[in-house]
Amino acid sequence: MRSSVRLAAWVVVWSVGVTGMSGTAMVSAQTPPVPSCSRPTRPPPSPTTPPSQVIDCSWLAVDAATKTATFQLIAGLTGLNGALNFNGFRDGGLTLTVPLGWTVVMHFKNNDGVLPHSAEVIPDAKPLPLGPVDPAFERAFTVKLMQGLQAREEDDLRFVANRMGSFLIFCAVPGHGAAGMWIRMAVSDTVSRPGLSATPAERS
Ligand SMILES: [Cu+2]
Repeated sequence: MRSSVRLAAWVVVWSVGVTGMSGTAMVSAQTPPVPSCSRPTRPPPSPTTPPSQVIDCSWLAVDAATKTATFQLIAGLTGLNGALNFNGFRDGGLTLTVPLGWTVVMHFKNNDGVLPHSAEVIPDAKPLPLGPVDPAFERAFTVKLMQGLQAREEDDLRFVANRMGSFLIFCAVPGHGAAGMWIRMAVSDTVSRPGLSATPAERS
């Protein structure tokens, strides 16, 4: 008799314990909201997996009234490719698309504390030039094309995208572009707004 009471008491305690546990498990982990506009992240460097760059929507400002696309062109934003990158992209991995006839303003800034860099918009042709060439649009180049701008130096490119086609935004410091320091610019008569998109990188 005494032992059966003890057993019953044990069963009650045991079932309360199980109920308490399952009650705790019912509290589900909260899902973080997905941002609509991602800031670039800098994951810790790893020898096996290179960090993937996120497009920052603040890089491109669109003024539909004046048909002006303003693009923040940042040389050496990250350490990718020995900092031979624009906005953390190399070998055509980022494409700026502009409607035909729009004005393009590129605020060039060198974020690389070590190497000088420059930029010009050139025709899409292979092999890639080893240094400065004639730009594809009038005034579509920074000062100091050959020697490059030093760390924190800035310059503006301003031109009208007055012909369609595929172009490269290219660092003209000798050897940089050919080593992968270029992204793409497309001028199209089928888009109504400028845009930025990640595109397949072509290892040169
Ligand atoms: Cu460069």
